[in-house]
Amino acid sequence: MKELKNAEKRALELREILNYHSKKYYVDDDPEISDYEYDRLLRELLELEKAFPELVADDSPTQRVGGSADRLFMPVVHDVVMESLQDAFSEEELYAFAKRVTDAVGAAEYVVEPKIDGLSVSLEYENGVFVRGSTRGDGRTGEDVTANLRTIRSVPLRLTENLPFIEVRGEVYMPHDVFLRLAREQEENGGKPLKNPRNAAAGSLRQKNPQITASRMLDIFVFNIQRVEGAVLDSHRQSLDFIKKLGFKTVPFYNKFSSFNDAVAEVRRIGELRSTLPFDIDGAVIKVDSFATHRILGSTSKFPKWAVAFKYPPEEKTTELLSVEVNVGRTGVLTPTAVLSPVSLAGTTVSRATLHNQDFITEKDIRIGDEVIVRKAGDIIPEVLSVVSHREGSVPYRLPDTCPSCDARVVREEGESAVRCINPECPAQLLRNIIHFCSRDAMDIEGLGESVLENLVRNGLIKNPADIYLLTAGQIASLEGLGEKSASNLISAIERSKGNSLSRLIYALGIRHIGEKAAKLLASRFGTIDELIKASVEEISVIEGFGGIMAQSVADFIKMPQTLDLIERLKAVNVNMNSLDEIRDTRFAGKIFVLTGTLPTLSRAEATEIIESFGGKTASSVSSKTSYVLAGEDAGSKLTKAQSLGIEIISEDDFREMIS
Ligand code: 0OX
Repeated sequence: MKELKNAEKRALELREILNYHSKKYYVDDDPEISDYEYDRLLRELLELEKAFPELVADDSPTQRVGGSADRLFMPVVHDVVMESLQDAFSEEELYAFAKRVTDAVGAAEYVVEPKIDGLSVSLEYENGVFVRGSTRGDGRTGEDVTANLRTIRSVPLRLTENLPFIEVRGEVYMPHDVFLRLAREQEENGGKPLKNPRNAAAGSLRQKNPQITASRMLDIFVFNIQRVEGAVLDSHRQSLDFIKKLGFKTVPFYNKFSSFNDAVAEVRRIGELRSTLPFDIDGAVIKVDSFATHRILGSTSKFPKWAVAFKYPPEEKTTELLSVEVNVGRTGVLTPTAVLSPVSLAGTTVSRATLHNQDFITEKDIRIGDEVIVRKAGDIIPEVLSVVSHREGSVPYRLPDTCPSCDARVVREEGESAVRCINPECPAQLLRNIIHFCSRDAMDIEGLGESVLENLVRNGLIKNPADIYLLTAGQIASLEGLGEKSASNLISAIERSKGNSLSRLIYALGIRHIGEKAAKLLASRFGTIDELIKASVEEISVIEGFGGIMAQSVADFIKMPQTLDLIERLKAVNVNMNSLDEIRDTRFAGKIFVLTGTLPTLSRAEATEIIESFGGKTASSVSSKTSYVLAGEDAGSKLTKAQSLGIEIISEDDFREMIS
């Protein structure tokens, strides 16, 4: 008994010390003890809790990972709606916002803070203990992600004060260095390239296994009190100071201004800081400071009238064009890529950017050595925008007349801006073809990414996609950097892909102009690869959604001796060539689904594939003909429209039930 009492006392003390240092490290970025010392204390607590399991508490620093995940993704109705922000794209629009405010309430004070580009979440605390965390969802209903949010070190499990209740709102994000590391790992493992830190953060928070979320090193900035009991606050700035004291990591800076001109100057200043920050921001937010004024101004149906978000344009940088590299794509197109003197742009270091094609280079008169402007268009792929100045003696660039991979003469077809290598045995095209064949949307062979395939092709182990099915674990394991375990995982993934749908196989063949959708239409129209081989251009072109160019491309491709040979080889290793079984269960026949928002686990492509495999269809907009709207997080206007038309809205869980 005495032993337990002592253990309890020490456990409480250790928790107190560890929580303090955890906040110092993860929230304040100002550690007082070494990692070694921290780990030593944590281990002591772990051992105590192991010896006396009755001492384990929810708010213990030992309980970040491994707590109950039973409630994951269950709907959470937000007591206070998580509103969105009205956007402004120019300073005029900012001044129009200020005028609306002053017209209604007279002079006001404003707080300006960066707008973090992540995912909005709510965190709830009862008596100072973290009890629930959820995603924003559509603002009214989100999903329970408590177990995943607990793994974020800057989410306090216990506050510094035992308030009866507080709900705060923040933005979960992935810091640039974590994103870069993850993107590299993903590429090496042959996974789908990561788009941007925001998407990576969303994917990490949507994991069914909190351990994976924990490994993603997410972080959070908190910027709002949604609801509080036990404290009275008068202004936005005061509330941020208050939550900072409670142990939250608040937005990195928030300053107050009595003049709107100064607030706008702060927005400009944050814009200039943007490229130096270790996380993505997509704007700056101006908020009226006084809560009394918030109450007078109120909200529209979507956003508060006391705040506005200024959205920055895509980031641009000037750098030197060092040389031009030419890549040969799957269809033989030669793409010029600018090799640049590295610049940091929107969080990543950019040393390559696309130059599109010869016409683009000629039109913009881009020469090697020039000072050029680069921009990240939306996601991660940068592009050269224009020339700032020509370097003395710089020479205009021309794409080569021969293929850099196989030396065959290249051709430029009429009406096309692309230059193409038409040698069917070109090794560069071969590699790109095989990469496409294995990719996620095609045969989906996990682990067979670019670098592994390059290695296999270079070593002569693969000469065409069918050779993949002849690989042995021993051959794979002998490759540089691959262990036995990965080799056997790879063999299983290869084996699994033999049972893929016919539409995946058709898409994987890489027929020009044939995307996933067209491949599905071909699979359901012809049912087997042999029927498709026999089909005439006319038979193909009558398929809804097919034009003459697509039909001709299929007919030409599928009858080529190389294609027939590849199909024979794939048949010989038992790759599925048949779609008749896939369309037998037609429970969704005649049903039209509209997908909106981000689903917890299914990608759009996966959901569409399931719907179509049961005979249903998908549409891009909601109308009276829509049968169901399958809605995920951040669903927008489609959801509102569905509600107004009284169309049934289903979650991924409902959908899973329908297909089970
Ligand atoms: C952000 C951010 C988002 C609170 C009231 C309406 C919107 N992404 O950094 N939202 C808000 O404000 C909410 N502030 C922010 N800083």
